[in-house]
Amino acid sequence: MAYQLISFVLCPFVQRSVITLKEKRVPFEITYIDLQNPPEWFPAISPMGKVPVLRVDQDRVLFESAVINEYLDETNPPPLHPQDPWRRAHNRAWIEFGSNLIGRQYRMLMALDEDGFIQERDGLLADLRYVEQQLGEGPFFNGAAFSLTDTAYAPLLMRLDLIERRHPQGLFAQTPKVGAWRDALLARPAVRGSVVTDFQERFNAYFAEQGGYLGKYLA
Ligand SMILES: N[C@@H](CCC(=O)N[C@@H](CS)C(=O)NCC(=O)O)C(=O)O
Repeated sequence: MAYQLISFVLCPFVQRSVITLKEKRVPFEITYIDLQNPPEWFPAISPMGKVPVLRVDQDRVLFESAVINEYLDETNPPPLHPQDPWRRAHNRAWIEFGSNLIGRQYRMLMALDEDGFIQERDGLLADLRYVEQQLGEGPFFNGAAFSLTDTAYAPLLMRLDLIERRHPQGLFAQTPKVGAWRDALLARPAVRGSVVTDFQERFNAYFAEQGGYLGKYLA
């Protein structure tokens, strides 16, 4: 099968699928687009105007990162999703929670002033405390086995790590299991190789340009 991922270079949702493909050592092509000025073919394959989009053998198209990841997982064994139906459903619920956390992280990055930033940071911390309660001995979400839930949280934790370095808020000190999970994920070759080589510079520059409160720490 020929896979093509349509991406925006900083998108955490596309990064989930990149990690899945790399974990499975499945070759793929990645096409970066400018979401502010998308190519004329994009609306026809992305009904919600979002990335990721996965093209399979050119003419089959999927959108939504969780759906794309499950399809990739089912068609490229061995599976990363747990085999037990309860465990799998539980993982899906926490992947959805992780998507919500990515939204919170984005709002924190875009908050205009310190009050707005603190409000979003506190909401994010409250959500991280829920995640903390789900984690066991690690190193991954389900224990020893790396899963789709790990692919779903790695982009969030990679970005939080960058933010913490520039403007420390003690988020991982207050959620130590999440901190250890971040370390295990960031050490994983598929995670490290899931972004462009100058990702950190691009990430910092992009949010510095947005002019929000955090931007001045990222510049
Ligand atoms: N629920 C979607 C979210 C994807 C998403 O929000 N992608 C962003 C880029 S990171 C996007 O394409 N935004 C463009 C827009 O909302 O117009 C998924 O999991 O794939």
